[in-house]
Amino acid sequence: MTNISTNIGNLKLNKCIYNASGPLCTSLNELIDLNNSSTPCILTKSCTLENRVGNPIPRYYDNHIGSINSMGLPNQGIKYYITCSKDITKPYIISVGGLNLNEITTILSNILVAIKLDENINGIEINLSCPNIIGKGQLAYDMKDLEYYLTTIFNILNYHTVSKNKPIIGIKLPPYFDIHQFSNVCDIICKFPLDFITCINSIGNGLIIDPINETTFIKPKNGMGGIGGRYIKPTGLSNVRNFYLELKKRNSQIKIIGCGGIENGIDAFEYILCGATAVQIGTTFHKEGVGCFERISNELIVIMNDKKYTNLNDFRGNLQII
Ligand code: RRO
Repeated sequence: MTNISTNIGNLKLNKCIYNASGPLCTSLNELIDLNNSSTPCILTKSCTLENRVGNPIPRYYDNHIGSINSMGLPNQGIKYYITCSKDITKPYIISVGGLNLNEITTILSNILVAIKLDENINGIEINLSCPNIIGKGQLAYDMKDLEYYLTTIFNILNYHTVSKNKPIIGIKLPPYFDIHQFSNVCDIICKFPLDFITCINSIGNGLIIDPINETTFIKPKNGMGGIGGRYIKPTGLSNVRNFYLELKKRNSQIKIIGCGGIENGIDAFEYILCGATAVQIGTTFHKEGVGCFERISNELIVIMNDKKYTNLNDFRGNLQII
């Protein structure tokens, strides 16, 4: 029997393909649709302390190659996502946005108190890479900020130590483009007990335009936004591969969750070959809906059967140089 189960820290998933934070995971109805689908776990939209309406519309556009968005972190606020956990039966991971460090730590405290009260929250993905907050940069591009944020975040997490139901903790990173950046980031993240990093967020501040009407497709930030979908798969693969090699060199246990342009089983296979422990689906999920998880999982299983691989460890990270 071909097995595509995986472990991220102490969290066991029966499949390795789940939703990215972003599309169709903002409202309770959307989270329930995910709960009824074949995703092995559920990741929420990145949340702030209070609810936010986000940027002006139109703010999302997709074509046959990929997507551009400048949503601006629209979400219902952390209390809502904690309450939603009552209706979720699968492993539930909350994505924490937050506009500054103080807000992030307050949100984390709320989550940790809820976990102590036995709410069904199994993981936290801290988003350090949103490209669409007007007037703010992508945090994880600044190495000093990254270290300072992680130091403060882990002080809060240690303060609230939860012994049972310990959530997995990870961060969502932006794409990096220069090779030395991977080692600089690893020098920092390896100082902290992170379970995972998610690579990559959308490629920030891209521009897709409409030549017929001679306009942008989205309104905020002069029409610029995060690019997702097929446009970004080569960058996503390279980020997963470079982090995999750097983390292996350091004997790190930090797992890599791949994200960026996964449309089918071959794409998922390629990410795992580069070293991903699991993969997330964003743009394709937005286009296709919850059916994409079963389809892509089945396609991955067909590829593994053809290659006589019975589980992900048979090929994870084994990319060869020609
Ligand atoms: O809401 C958004 O505009 C958004 C976020 Br928080 C993010 O992390 N990545 C993205 O492409 N859009």
